[in-house]
Amino acid sequence: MSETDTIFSKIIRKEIPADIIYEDDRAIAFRDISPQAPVHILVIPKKPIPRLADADAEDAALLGHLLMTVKHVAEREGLQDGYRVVINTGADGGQTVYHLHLHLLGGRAMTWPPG
Ligand code: DGP
Repeated sequence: MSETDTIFSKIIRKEIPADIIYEDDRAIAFRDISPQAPVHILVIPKKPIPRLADADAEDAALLGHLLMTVKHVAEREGLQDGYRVVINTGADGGQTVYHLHLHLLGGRAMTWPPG
């Protein structure tokens, strides 16, 4: 297993099961194993970028694609009343899996500030 090979790499390669709800050539979306809201989906790039802080200028289009994927998935999940998108980055950000991922949280009203 390389440094960038995480549990999410195994989900991308279909080596471990996940409730995958969207996939294209650059991104994949699946339900979080520990949901914090009625809808809790992770949108990740297939490219193993460990943290947002590791993204390069050449990743700009991919990052935009991930946000558009969140929008697409949110529409499909019927989140017309809104939702929250979260990227935990690094230790202080609360990141636990070092493969960039966008949390899509919805189905209830969110509070602010986050913990
Ligand atoms: P973060 O703390 O931002 O790094 O979020 C990692 C998320 O990944 C966390 O909400 C739980 C989720 N997660 C961890 N392992 C698995 C897994 O094997 N399958 C799925 N579906 N989600 C996982």
